[in-house]
Amino acid sequence: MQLSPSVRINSEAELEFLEVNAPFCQAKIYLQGGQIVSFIPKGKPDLLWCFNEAVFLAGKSIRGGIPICWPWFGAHEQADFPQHGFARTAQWRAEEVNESKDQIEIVLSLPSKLIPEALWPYKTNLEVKFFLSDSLHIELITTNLDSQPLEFSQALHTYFPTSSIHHTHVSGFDGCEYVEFGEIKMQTGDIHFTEETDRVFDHLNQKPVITTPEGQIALAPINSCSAVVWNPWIEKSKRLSHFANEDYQNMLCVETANVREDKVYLEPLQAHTLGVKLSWLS
Ligand code: TA6
Repeated sequence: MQLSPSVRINSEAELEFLEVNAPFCQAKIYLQGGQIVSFIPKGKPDLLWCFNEAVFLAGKSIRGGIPICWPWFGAHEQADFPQHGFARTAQWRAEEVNESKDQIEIVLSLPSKLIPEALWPYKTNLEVKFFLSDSLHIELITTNLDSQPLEFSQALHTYFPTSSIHHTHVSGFDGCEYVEFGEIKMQTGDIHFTEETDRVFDHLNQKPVITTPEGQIALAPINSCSAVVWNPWIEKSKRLSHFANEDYQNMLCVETANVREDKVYLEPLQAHTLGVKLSWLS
């Protein structure tokens, strides 16, 4: 079904997705999880990495693009609750598509009535907005519709591509404290990848830049001063679902988040927007 001149809704096997074919970019956004899995600006490579799965299954999180981790990041204190929350496996609804000559805005929602009360007994509305141009700008808006305050953590768990993790590094974290495998450490200089890397930063004060053999990717976080930098490396890659043993060589995650001391606290009727703007610098 055509939603605008460049946007149509399509489906493959069990999952529906929005397909964008505009003069300035192409993109693919699954309604499951409100998850963009591909964004290709005109004349540039895909800005996102995604597992090369022929068919994605309903209810299984898609490994790649920008999974939405909400309303908690990581493991929940209740062991049977899903890692990274439930938003990324929920069925979101397409609300709005606005297309102009140089930008497409797409709004998806996860309305309160589709949020499982057993996992999240609060009236909350969740929206994700994509602003597609020659760059990818995503915003995740949480509105507290309840009569009580809310506290939550979240992350835009973005997977980026590289032809070689060995020739990839990330700037913007120099001098920042992070937690990795239960230890508190301090980052000095750029992040290079030589082993499993799973660094949870807060008190960020610079904009990250990823340097790969294909060029540089700039991240401009919005309302976030925490981030996660992850590469599973060799051993963890063997244990991951929807991930080939060698995939660690061609991806990295730099996640724009509100975690640790950067968690979000919302009074009734307050809203919070977490966002990031991603673009090829060169
Ligand atoms: O963001 C890093 C991380 O928390 C890693 O520890 C790893 O678990 C990764 O997320 C992927 O999690 P997933 O549930 O998508 O396999």
